[in-house]
Amino acid sequence: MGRVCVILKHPDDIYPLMKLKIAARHAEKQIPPEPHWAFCYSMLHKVSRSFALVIQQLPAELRNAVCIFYLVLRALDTVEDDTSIPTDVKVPILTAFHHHIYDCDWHFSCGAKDYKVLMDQFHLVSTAFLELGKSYQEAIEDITKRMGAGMAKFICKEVETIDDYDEYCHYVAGLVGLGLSKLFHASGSEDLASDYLSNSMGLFLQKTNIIRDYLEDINEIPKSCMFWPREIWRKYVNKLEDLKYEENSEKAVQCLNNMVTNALMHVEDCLKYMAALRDPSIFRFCAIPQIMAIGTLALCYNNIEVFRGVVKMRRGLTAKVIDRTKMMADVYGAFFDFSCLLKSKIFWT
Ligand code: D61
Ligand code: MG
Repeated sequence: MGRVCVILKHPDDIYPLMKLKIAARHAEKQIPPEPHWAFCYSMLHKVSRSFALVIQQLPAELRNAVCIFYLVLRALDTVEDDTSIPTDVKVPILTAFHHHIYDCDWHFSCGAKDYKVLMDQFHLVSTAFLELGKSYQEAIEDITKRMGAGMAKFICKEVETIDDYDEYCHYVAGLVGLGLSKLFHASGSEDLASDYLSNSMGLFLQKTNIIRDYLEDINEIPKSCMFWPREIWRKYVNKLEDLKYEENSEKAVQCLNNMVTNALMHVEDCLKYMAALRDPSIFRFCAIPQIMAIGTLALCYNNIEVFRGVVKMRRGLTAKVIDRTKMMADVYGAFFDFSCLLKSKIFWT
């Protein structure tokens, strides 16, 4: 369906879409004057389609810390994801990355496109990192250390059990939740959230990505790691890639629904985490990605298109979520609406 057709079908998307366009343009113009900070913020806009906008509206000091936290972990993830780096080269880089952030001379060239620029100019991220307050630096260092060690552990390791799946998601996303909670606390705006609830915030987002990106990941050349746990898919097929073949459509959708149900188990924790937040901008920063995630899961549920192409929320719907998420009642409302949509897609037999 063409863009015009989509708009004609949803005319009330137009207003939030325009508002979002203006906000995005405004954010891109708000680049700080110092060259290293200018680099960090322009890089943030390039490498993170979804997070840049919500990071941008945080209060200045916290915004800088979260921006650097994002870029450091994105660089670490670029090393993890680059399949052309031999394991014996990759492992020491991952496990020592928390030292590299203090070294303005260090860099390691890898990745492609914008990610390559981030890696080549990493000294500018280090320079900005060294200007953050000590408590921000320590939180970022600690999470980088633990994530690097976790990524190294999972190189070439298959995600066999659901426990493996939760462990991998803890390293790459749950730890981001723990780190963000520390940064919020360090900024003086929030109580320190529990590690358990912080972890769930990350797991919910990461599992949604892993489910939605099935086809993209399985079709990647050279073959990349797959994160759907064997303990789940083995109930439906012999090999994970069998899910994409038309003759297995029924099994594929059953497996998908099992994966979505697994992700939904984190919803209660996420709601508890968000309900405890006080600062309105931190609240929006946390809530918008969570609403997008449950919206994506509702869209993916029982949907064979996950195995055929990209399943994504309508841009207009995204814009509406960004426009309308102000307080906890809005989050409960959105979670309720998307849960109803998901429920309507369950075939009762
Ligand atoms: C509140 C608000 C935002 C939150 C949160 C709580 C808790 C956790 C997260 C954000 C992290 C969620 C990650 C979900 C997306 N997954 C990825 O980007 C995968 O890479 C994981 C390793 C790098 C994580 C970098 C990151 C991401 C979001 C942040 C952040 C750092 C710092 C601050 C704010 C948000 C994924 O990337 C490739 C892809 O998705 O295309 C992968 O390689 O698996
Ligand atoms: Mg990765």
